[in-house]
Amino acid sequence: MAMTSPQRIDYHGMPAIHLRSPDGAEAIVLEHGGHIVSWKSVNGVERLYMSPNSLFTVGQPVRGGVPVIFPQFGGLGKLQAHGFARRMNWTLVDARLGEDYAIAHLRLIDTEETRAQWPHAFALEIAVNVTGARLDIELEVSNTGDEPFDFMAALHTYCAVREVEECSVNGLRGQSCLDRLTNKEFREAKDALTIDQEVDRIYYDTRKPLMLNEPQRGLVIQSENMPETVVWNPWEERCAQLTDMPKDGFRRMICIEAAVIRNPVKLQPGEEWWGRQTLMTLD
Ligand code: TA6
Repeated sequence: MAMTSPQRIDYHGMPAIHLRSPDGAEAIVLEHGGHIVSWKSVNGVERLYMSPNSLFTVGQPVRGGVPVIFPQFGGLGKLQAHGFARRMNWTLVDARLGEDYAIAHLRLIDTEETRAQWPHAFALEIAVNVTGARLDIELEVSNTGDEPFDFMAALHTYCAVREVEECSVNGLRGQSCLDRLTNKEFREAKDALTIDQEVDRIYYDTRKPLMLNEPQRGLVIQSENMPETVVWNPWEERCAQLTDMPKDGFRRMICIEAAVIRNPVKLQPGEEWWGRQTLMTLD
């Protein structure tokens, strides 16, 4: 296969970088939000859900792919839902090819606009690495100011599925979890979590790899340094309220998110933190 350097492309009117590893694995990352909008492993099949009705508008979140959530998860704070990182323009720092991988680094640093919402000096960097059957997403946060700060973060990954009712998520049994729909905590009793209604849960202390199983294919999902796993599917009614998703969009996706929510990370001046999510296809 010919070596193709990472290429700057236009994706729905937004500047993006197209990574293509020499082994054929591919990803597309927007400067807007440092947002991964496409990932295909070596077999060329798209594994991230992207809503065909998504907005690609400056200042607005994209629906699908991997939104970067920082410094607040959901409505758990005073900022707009899921914080500001997914709405901002990031800068491409570097993109290159190795023998069997392609990698891009994008950065977001504080600006007048971010400080007006969250008065801290920070640098956020995302590294997106594709190789073979695997996508690695690493998020790094640095405190570049003189005061400590706390933050939550998530890689809000929209996994593409052919039919959500035919898939299951394994590896969560025994984990304690907050059901955000009822606000009740419970321990997961199921080996295989299946989706046939709205699901919005935060599983705590998830350390084992998870498996997203579908007929004839599977995805292994692992995280490091991000102790929570969020599982979300809006199902029919809630999906119909999302103007940037088609009516049946909920059937084609399940969000399996690596997150740090319950105990926000505290960073002293000069300190850094990193977290990672890895997806690996099994087909
Ligand atoms: O991660 C799950 C969640 O927080 C849900 O509660 C749901 O609202 C979803 O994220 C999407 O949020 P958004 O702000 O992108 O519509």
